[in-house]
Amino acid sequence: MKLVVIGFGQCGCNIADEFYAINNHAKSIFNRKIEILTDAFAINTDEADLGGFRHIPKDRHHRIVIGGVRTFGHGVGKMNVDGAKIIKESYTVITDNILESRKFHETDGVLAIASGSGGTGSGAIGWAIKKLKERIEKPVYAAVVLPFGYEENGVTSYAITNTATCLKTVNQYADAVFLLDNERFARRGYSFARNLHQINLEFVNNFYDLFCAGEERRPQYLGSKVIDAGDIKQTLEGISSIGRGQIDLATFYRWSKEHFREEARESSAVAGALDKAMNNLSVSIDLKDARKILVLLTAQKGVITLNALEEVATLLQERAPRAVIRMGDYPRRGKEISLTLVASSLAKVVRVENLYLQAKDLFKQQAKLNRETQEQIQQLHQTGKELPSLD
Ligand SMILES: Nc1nc2c(ncn2[C@@H]2O[C@H](COP(=O)(O)OP(=O)(O)OP(=O)(O)O)[C@@H](O)[C@H]2O)c(=O)[nH]1
Ligand SMILES: [Mg+2]
Repeated sequence: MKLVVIGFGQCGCNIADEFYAINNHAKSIFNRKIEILTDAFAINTDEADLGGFRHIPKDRHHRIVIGGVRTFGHGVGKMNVDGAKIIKESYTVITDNILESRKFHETDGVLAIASGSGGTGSGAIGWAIKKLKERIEKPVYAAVVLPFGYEENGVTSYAITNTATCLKTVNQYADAVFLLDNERFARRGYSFARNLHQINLEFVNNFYDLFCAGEERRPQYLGSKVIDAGDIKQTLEGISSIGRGQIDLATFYRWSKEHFREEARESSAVAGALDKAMNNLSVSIDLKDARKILVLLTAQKGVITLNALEEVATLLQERAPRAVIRMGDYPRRGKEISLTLVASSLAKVVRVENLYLQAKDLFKQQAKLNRETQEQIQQLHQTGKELPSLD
């Protein structure tokens, strides 16, 4: 599957840049020689932030400043309402650049990415998707990043209200919305920058085999059940979560399947990879709430037996009895088994439900706080009313 990736705001641009990097990796003649992106764009109100990543081309058609007249290139400072206003005035620059990009005709869809809790990306992504959907027939997917727990504290925190309003808007227009929960992957002992980089890297790597599998042309790397763009499009709908689990087959793994222990070892490696993939899902969910599931098993040719596939299928059917399950294999990679799991069309996501409830409460508390503040300011004016002023 080949996508156009668009990052909005700092977080969105960083993740889009990581997608650009894995595409370079996939394309390399020393690697798979497969393209999984047709182009990538970075959009921000903050001009300085557009210089902060490495891979997306530096020209003005790929790194686009919006709202320069309103913000003088300095961003909207967490006000996603302002981000939304700006995109309404400037979305044509984005849609035009995307539609005019050289390989747009080859793309299977668009992936728009932003954090929910910032200002620019959170405000811009929803409207941009709406406008893209009006111009193109291809699916438009979104990835929205949920905040770290510490960002959610306090009545005046924008993290919750911004994320909730962003999600509500994006969910109305996008064909599917991947959630990536920063809090779920936070590593307390790491620096903030390293946390972000690691989270971005792992999220993007989830898509690597999945997008490559359908673009593979060399017969030796074609699976017995290929997962292609059609399967992915059929699977993706509504709120979605993606995860990947990898088990390194021990170096002493014998490549002969004849010994009964090898069969058992491989089975438990596949089960282990599934377990890891479930634990690594980009947002925590209960699989029973998924209505669509896609699984891709990637390992060297001959490693994955029918038995192992059946075991994964049975386990998933037990865990997600109401889901349509699509499964495929991809004979790639070295001495490891990698399992990619997509849970889509989610009927319930506790994290989102909580964000919505907290946001409703916060809006009420913030309105009350504003009223009280206005009253206090009025009182102060009253107290100083009889003093002479110097103008
Ligand atoms: N996973 C991840 N999260 C990030 C990254 N950069 C920022 N965030 C998170 O995104 C939120 C802040 O959003 P930004 O993307 O910086 O905001 P913006 O869209 O640029 O909006 P403004 O700067 O307010 O105009 C916070 O919750 C951060 O924790 C990143 O590279 N990766
Ligand atoms: Mg910013």
